[in-house]
Amino acid sequence: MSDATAQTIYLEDYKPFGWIIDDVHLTFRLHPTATRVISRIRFRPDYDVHHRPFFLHGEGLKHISIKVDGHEVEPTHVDGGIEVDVPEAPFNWEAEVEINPEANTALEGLYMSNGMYCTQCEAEGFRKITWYPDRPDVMAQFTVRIESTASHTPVMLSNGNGLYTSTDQTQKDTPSVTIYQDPWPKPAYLFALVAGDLIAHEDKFTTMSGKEVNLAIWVRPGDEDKCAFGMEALKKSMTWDEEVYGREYDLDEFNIVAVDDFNMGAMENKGLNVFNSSCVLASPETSTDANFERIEAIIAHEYFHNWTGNRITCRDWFQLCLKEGLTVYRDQQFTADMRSEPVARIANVLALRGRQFPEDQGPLSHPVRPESFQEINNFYTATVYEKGAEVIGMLRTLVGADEYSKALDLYFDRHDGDAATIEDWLQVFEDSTGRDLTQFKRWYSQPGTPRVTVREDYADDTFTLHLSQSTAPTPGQDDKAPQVIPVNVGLLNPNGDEVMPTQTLELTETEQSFAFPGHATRPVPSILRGFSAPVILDHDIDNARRAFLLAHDTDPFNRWESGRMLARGSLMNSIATGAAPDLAYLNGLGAVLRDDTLDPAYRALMLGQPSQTELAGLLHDTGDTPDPEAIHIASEALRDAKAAALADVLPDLYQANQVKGAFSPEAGPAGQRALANAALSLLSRSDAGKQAAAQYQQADNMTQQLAALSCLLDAGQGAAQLASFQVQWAHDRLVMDKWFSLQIIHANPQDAATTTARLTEHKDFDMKNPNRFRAVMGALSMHHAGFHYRDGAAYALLADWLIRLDPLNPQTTARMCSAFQTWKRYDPARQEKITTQLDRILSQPNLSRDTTEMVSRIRD
Ligand code: 0A1
Ligand code: ZN
Repeated sequence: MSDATAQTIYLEDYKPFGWIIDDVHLTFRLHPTATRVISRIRFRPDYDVHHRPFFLHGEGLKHISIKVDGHEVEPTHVDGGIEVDVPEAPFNWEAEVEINPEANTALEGLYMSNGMYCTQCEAEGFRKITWYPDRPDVMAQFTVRIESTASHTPVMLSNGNGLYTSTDQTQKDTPSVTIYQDPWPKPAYLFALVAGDLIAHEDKFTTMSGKEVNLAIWVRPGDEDKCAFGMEALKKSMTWDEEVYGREYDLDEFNIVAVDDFNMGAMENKGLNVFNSSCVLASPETSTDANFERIEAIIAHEYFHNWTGNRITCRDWFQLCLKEGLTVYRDQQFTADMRSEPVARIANVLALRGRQFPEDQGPLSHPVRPESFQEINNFYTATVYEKGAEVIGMLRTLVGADEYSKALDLYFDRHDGDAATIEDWLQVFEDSTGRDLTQFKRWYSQPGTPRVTVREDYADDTFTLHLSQSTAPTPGQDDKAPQVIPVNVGLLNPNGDEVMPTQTLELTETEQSFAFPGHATRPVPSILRGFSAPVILDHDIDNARRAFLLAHDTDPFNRWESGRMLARGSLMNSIATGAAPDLAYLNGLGAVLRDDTLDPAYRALMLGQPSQTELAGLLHDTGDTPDPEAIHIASEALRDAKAAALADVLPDLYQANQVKGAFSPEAGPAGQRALANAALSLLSRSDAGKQAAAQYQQADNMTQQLAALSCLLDAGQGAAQLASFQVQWAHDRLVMDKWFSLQIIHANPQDAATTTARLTEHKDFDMKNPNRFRAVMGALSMHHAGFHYRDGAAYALLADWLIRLDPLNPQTTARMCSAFQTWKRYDPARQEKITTQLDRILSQPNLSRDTTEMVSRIRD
């Protein structure tokens, strides 16, 4: 094992830097293999802070020169940077370094993607660009000068406002200079530079105070027809943030750049957002409805960071949820406003249960605000992001929407320009609402998914709910104190009428009872409405009750949840006993699907069922060992049973939800397509793919084309369509990612690993491109029955590729290791096969810090 000496950083060790920076001047002389970076920085001592040696971060920099107040000095190279003798007084720093963007396959710092220069500095990438205090609490104004030639990089961009450009596109080979200035002090992680042959899709936005902002989405030539949707999403986001949070944009320009090689989804650099091209480029022919929805949400997310992240940033990386939890919460609110609130809520809960719950219940469990790390890039997790957003949602439920808005106003007033902490955030809420949040703060420090158990009583016209809470031990934290859990509850009478609208119960004790007097007949409770807290609800009720709630609950989330619980019960029963699927579920589902007053998107979600991974987790929870093959068989059997039981409604659903006219990615038509395609997938189980083949043939958009192809592949057909799809889309990297994934997703369990291995031999499999790597290896790791197929071939294949990728791109490698995080759920034979692979990864010489940390935590 390598890097055994990797340092652990602790929240409790936080110390301020000790110097203040007023401004930073950077000059970049661009060259693919030898870019020169010259930094001129004015430092002054922070006299309130005890001084330590003057240390600047720096990694992989070729030192050319350093001058302090004009005098050349020699730095002392220490771990992760340099120490330099400097005066205890203000001084001028001037340093020159050389870096090699072309060799940068880690995609962190300054790198090249398809001939274009691009940066990624969050979390700690700026130290790969120049010597600097690369920490979020050091904020400064940046002026950036980029030197190149018009032929090499016709377009050059950085943060803030463009001050000057000498670029003359007719003088291709004469030196050209562009200067950007960002008036807003920012930490280095928000720095960005982009240069290359780019085309802009431009627009304008007038802010609420009447300021005009130039908007542009910059793409590679050929992609300019895929920007219109993103631009609309950006303008909607700008308007929404003004209307809902009172936040106005604060620069003369806002630029978005699409990049093909990117480790994550997108990055909120001040005034210059950089996007993975998969998260911004959209057209009906190449993007599915799900892609459109995700693009809209990510554009909003990055834009919202301008206030929650950039104007108010984080003091240190332990506070990551301060910007991420809040910004995810804001983008979720935005999506709910733009589309359907219940559908958006269900989608968020599915994602939370699919990604965050397994994390929180396994070896990678960590608090929403972690207290230690080795590599911060490993903490851009579902817990920090999605559970972080749930924590904000609970706070809003507890204080109420109006108080939440007032507290947010105070937060922006009080902390604009600050690098803040969770303590600051909670203090704002305490000051604004007068509420004591001491217990609430445990949501930030206690990992694990709380389990809320419900018992009911009814006597003397009083209905009583007895609630209790507990959280299982997590790595390093055995004892959990009770948390404040907002439990939204409504009551129905036996006719299905609501007799008590939603109330928020505050569960603060380990056990607590809530009485509801005045009910002459025993009411039926609907508990945890809207999924008001990220907990596991343990409520032992029978199928008749669930079917009643599926038919009558006035809370759309819980109505869906009742159907889900029925499906789950049916599946668990089939897995345990081989029993046929449950009729109460199939009948209830039929009634919901026939109800044309319900939104098609909502009905499409009703047709879904728990994933095989979720079922494996549930089995593990109840003390059983999941058998992936049995889970797969039961899941398929339930689909067959649905196809049979709904045979009379599916053709109507399919026909009635065909959308006529020009394609629109709006929620209405997208919901209809979702329902029609869910119906098609069941219909295809009995017609050998006939209707799917017809749809494939007629499809004029990617949603219809991909859904049809998926149905065909599921039905064991589709070889011809797969081949023609490849020919049709060979030129489009993003669509080809779908082509790669699709074949793995729809492979039989026993073939998933060989199909994957075959695709890695394909000439277009490029491990250096994270999207392509994820399209292939991510698809394998998400194919539950295929990944866990008993021969262990998929484990070995994934490990092979992680070992190969690690030296090139540690970040993406480390993230993909989480495929192994659930290994303790499985039988000894599978456990042994997985741990063999984990140990093999760990034994690689020079394994990155990222991957070492992830695999060690998973292995523990
Ligand atoms: N802050 C970005 C996500 C992001 C994080 C890390 C990155 O590189 C390690 C890149 C992007 C967001 O929340 O959108
Ligand atoms: Zn974010």
